[in-house]
Amino acid sequence: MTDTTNDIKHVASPLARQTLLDGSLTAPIAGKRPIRLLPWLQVIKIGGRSIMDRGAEAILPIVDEIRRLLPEHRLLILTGAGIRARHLYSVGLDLGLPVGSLAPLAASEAGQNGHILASLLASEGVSYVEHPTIAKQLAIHLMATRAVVGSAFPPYHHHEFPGQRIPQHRADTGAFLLADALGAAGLTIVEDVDGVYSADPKADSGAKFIAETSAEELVKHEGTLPFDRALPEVMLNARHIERVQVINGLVPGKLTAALRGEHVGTLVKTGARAA
Ligand code: GWN
Ligand code: ATP
Repeated sequence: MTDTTNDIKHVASPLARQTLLDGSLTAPIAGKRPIRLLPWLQVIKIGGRSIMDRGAEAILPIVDEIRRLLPEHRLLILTGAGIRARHLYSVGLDLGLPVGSLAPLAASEAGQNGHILASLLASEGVSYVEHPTIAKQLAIHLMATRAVVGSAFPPYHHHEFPGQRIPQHRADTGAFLLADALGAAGLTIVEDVDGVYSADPKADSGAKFIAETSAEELVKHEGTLPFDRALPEVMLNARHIERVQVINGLVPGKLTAALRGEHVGTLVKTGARAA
């Protein structure tokens, strides 16, 4: 055996000889702030149930607004799953399907909504891009066009965490994970309510609008939220996205204002801090 072979075996790395399980040992290397991959990107999550399921009445004005936003921003538009996924959960749960089987089925409904939205924007050069394309070739696509559409649902599939029967990482969490991983300029969540309230405003007329809140507060919030419960949990460990705005997509002009940095919905502060 030659010395060269020996050298190759002994790869020099500060992490080579220690466990990855001890945070204090890995911190000097792993504690470094990740770079922003696409700092100019604006991510928009369009609600499946709240927007897409309403059909033309809700979708066409948003398509029109997005069309007018294209010269101003480069967009990753992600769609949620909506009513078809809810039907699927009820049938699947009745049959006893595990959460890891339900997750990809529900995810495919988010993808379908994305295909619909992309078709309506096709004449502007907007296409649906697949999950692997978002992971590997988003930059080249966004150099060729101003915006692309994708599925907001995270592709955890059979790796979805057990514990709950309905997948806990759904479209809102998926959109946030992507926006934060890409180091995007911002994430706007588009719903059919003005933002976060103290309770569901559709069920409780006394619900109070909350203009500004934080992931920390929302983790403790009892009762329902207008997004996945996992979202505030994930936000606590955010690396780049410092705040997310939840807006009402049924009101024309709110999306445009939100992307221009105006406060027109609920701002949710994450755990990320400016560098
Ligand atoms: O099918 O609409 O991507 O972008 O989570 O996986 O369940 O897949 O299992 O590239 O990989 O249905 O086929 O479907 O929505 O997710 O896609 O048209 O392997 O472009 O093939 O990570 O789109 O789809 O549903 O997003 O959210 O072929 Mo669909 Mo979704 Mo397409 Mo995608 Mo899943 Mo792929 Mo995937 Mo699967
Ligand atoms: P998906 O994209 O997963 O299909 P979505 O984001 O379009 O879903 P929902 O999951 O239905 O929509 O969430 C939005 C709804 O949440 C609102 O229409 C509102 O009625 C309800 N809601 C529940 N609790 C609250 C709350 N505390 N504040 C505001 N809205 C709430």
